[in-house]
Amino acid sequence: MLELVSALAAADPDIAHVLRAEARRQHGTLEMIASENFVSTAVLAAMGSVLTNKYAEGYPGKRYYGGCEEVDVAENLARDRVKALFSAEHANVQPHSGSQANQIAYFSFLKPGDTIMGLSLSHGGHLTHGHPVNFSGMFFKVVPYEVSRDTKTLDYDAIRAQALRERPKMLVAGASAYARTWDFARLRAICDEAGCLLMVDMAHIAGLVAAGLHPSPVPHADVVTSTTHKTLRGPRGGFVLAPARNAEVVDKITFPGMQGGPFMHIIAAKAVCFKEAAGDSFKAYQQQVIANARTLAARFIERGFDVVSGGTDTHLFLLDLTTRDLSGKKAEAALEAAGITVNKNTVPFDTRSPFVTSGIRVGTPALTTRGMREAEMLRIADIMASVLEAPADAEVIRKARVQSREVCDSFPLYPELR
Ligand code: DSN
Repeated sequence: MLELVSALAAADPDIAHVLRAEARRQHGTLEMIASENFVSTAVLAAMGSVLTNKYAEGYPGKRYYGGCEEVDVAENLARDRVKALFSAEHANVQPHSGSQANQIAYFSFLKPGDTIMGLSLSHGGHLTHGHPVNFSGMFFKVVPYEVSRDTKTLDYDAIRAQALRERPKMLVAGASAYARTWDFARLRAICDEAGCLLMVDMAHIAGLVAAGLHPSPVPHADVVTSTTHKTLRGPRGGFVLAPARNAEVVDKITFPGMQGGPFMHIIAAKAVCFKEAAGDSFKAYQQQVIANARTLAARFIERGFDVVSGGTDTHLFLLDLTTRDLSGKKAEAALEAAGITVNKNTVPFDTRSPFVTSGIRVGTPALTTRGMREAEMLRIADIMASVLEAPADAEVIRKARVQSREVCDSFPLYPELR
């Protein structure tokens, strides 16, 4: 891999500089964006490989191009491994992203104008779960559900009542900013009563599900979508799982329905990721991800901050800054100046716009990959709290930057590539 980097430096110093600068940035900052992670060098190697050169429209054994015998091996490995990892009857590993996986799930079962019921974006849902500015909101009639005003958690009785009233064709479960455990069995029962399909987008929690630390949607859903790059710690990409009865439609809608040539280098890297996720150390990693998130959230609560729903069962939580008169936008900028990367995020019932927001989303997958544990979480929570308590104080920010850099330097990123 180092030879490849040297070749790049010789051919294109400008882009080589971007790669080096980004590697330095990743090493030197505390990455707490809940959807980001650091892949293994094995995943990096598969992604930066000659497999990118290959066109392979179709599926293993049934391609529209010659010369696919080697990439067929990679795709079969990826499919078999992800099926085993999640005990799924069928898998399609070709979706280029989570958004495309969701397109595939919708168009496998729905016609434009059909009704979907997904968690509102401002309550933790995702753009592709029915937001008006997204294809999902343009093609389908959307009746969003929300979390409870009291607990800021899903209210399954309210979801049931809404589903029975609205009779959607599909109920969409999954979120990008929801910290609590999903009850997929309950949602299945609701869907059966309301006569609708259940789709689960497990992108955020896929690593926890693979490790057996969050209930699996696979036995309950008509279709499950995911990305590979969040808690699952693989390359940037997506996949779809389905019961055998839905295998044919999912494959047909993926190709030729939605996508052209699959990214074989990424599919090979997905296969590596699925092998890693089935390995012995992956469960311990995910346990630590959750323990770290709980430790951080508890420290914020001790320091007087408002953690949405009072804690977390997963890899992330939301800090609600409403009572501090601090927007998520300003908090994100102050933390970034202190060497800590998070994203501004709406909180349930937010009165600010998605560009400003009243909260930040905090996640632990990436820091945990670097080897950080509870002791570091306590220190990081204190650094963050000092910044959020005085976001305009340059001296506080400077001190926090020094402290966050010390933590980073104790946990080198990709030391083998230095
Ligand atoms: N952008 C991802 C996230 O940050 O959660 C979801 O697509």
